[in-house]
Amino acid sequence: MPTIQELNALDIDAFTKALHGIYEHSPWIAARAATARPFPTLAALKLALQAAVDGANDAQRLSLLRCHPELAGKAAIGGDLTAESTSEQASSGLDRCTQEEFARLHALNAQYNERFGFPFILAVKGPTGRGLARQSIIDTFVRRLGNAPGDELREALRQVHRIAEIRLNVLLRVAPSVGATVMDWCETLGAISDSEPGLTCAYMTPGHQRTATQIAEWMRAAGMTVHVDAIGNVVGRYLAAQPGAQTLITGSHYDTVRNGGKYDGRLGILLPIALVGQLNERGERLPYELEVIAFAEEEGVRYRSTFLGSSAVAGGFDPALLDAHDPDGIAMRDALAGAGHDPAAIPAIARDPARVLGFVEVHIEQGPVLLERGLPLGVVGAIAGSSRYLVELTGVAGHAGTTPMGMRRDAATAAAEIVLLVESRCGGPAPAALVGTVGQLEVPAGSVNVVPGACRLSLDIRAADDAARLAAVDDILAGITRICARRGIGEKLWKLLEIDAVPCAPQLMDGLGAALERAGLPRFDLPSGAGHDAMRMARLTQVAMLFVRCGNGGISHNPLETMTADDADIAGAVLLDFLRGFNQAAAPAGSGS
Ligand code: HGY
Ligand code: MN
Ligand code: MN
Repeated sequence: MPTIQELNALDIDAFTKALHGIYEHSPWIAARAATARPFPTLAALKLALQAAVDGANDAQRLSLLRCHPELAGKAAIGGDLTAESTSEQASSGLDRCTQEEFARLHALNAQYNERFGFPFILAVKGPTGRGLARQSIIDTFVRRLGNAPGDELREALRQVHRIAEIRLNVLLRVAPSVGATVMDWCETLGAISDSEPGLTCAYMTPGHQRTATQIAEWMRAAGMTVHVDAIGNVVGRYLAAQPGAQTLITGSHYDTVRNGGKYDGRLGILLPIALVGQLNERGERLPYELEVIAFAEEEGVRYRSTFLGSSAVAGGFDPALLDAHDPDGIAMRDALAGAGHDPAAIPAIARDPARVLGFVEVHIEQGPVLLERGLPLGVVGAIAGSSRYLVELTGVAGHAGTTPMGMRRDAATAAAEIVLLVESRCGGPAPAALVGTVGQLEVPAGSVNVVPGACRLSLDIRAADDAARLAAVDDILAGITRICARRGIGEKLWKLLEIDAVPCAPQLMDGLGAALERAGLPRFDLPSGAGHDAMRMARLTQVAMLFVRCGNGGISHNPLETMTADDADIAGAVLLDFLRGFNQAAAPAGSGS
């Protein structure tokens, strides 16, 4: 079982031989990567192997893909798989397919080869390295069959590198234990949902409260003092060596969108809990108090308000929200009281800026940038600003058969024009990462044979640059007025959110960047198109974010959201290094924006 240091010391042939089988029938990759030695860490070795493939030509990459066996294919049947592929395919039970599964995979293999010209490649050991279920493999196979050829070739190469990563863990006898724990915890919380199918954890529902209880349990087991505050935040405190120390805060939100992903928010809560557990086991204290906050609400699903938890902590929670009603007519204050919380205690949650050193949030990227660059982690430079509205259109309901097209005041066709207006205004050359979304669109109490008299839709406009976002909002609102006037439609708007872009603190970014480099990774800064609790915490203190690679093309707010235990593990190593090296003396306490 070689170490990285031993691999560095080998001559090129011995190095290539030592990495035999890491890339299926393709020793040229290790031979090429050898010239980049010495590798400071395993992460650096993995990047060098990726770079060797990136530096090859298309024909070499295609031959690499074609060196891989089909899943449950001819080589498997003929017993011609490599030892690694044999063990991997067996770990998912691909050597024990039913007749139907076998026939399905055989047909899919043929279709896939026909469409892409190389075999379907999937790291069947999956995100935790323990093996995917056969049905999940078949579902992924079917889904990826629909990819565009260029996208699928890039995904196949990413799967090759993931297979190599898993094989390197076996060769070097390393296990991403912290990452695996966090992935398991995400699975546990992912099974606590308000509704089936998938994961929905809306503010103050029974599922939301059970989730909070589970998080509190893990915090206590990690050696933290824990309380749930009046807005529902679960707060774990890992005390400093000396009393009275100032506080560094980390954390993220535990609510989700409807049918959301398991890692959005939760990763940023569970990873620091796992790290505190490690510190506690060692009896290691930090020179400051570390607070891990599981914010109760960020997504705005139940009450359309967002950042409830972080607004309370940062100060500036709007008490008028307590009288907001959910779709079932339940006021927020009643939902809180029903969960045993006292809304009157919310203002006291606000932290004293002078006591807070900073806020650092770990979050899955929720986009494709790190995935496409082959990087596990990135440092967020700024978080895009966001404007959200609810629009209610009022026309005239009429008979679908007898109302002539020219005499209609159809609220849905007005909405359709508005949806296309948002797309065209925010589409095209998108300056400052301008994006616009109509995520909700409904004809309340509509009928097939009635011209829609009412239509409701949401607007979500974002940009890295506030002026670009606000100009787009102005244009879109003016466009809505023009469309409604022309169509004789009434319009009503409610502003749900207006939050400016938030720059991250350069010195916290530098701290994260330095920890990345010590881990053998390049510092890579990227913007966040998604909103995060860090935006609200920026009112209280300096903030920074560490992004973790998001698989499946970067998809999020979707059950397909995925990541790996290895990426969670190296995120933990980098965060722990950052926490240990955090120089509170340099932190301008109370430095919120
Ligand atoms: O919508 C957002 O950007 C965040 O995921 N709530
Ligand atoms: Mn989200
Ligand atoms: Mn989130």
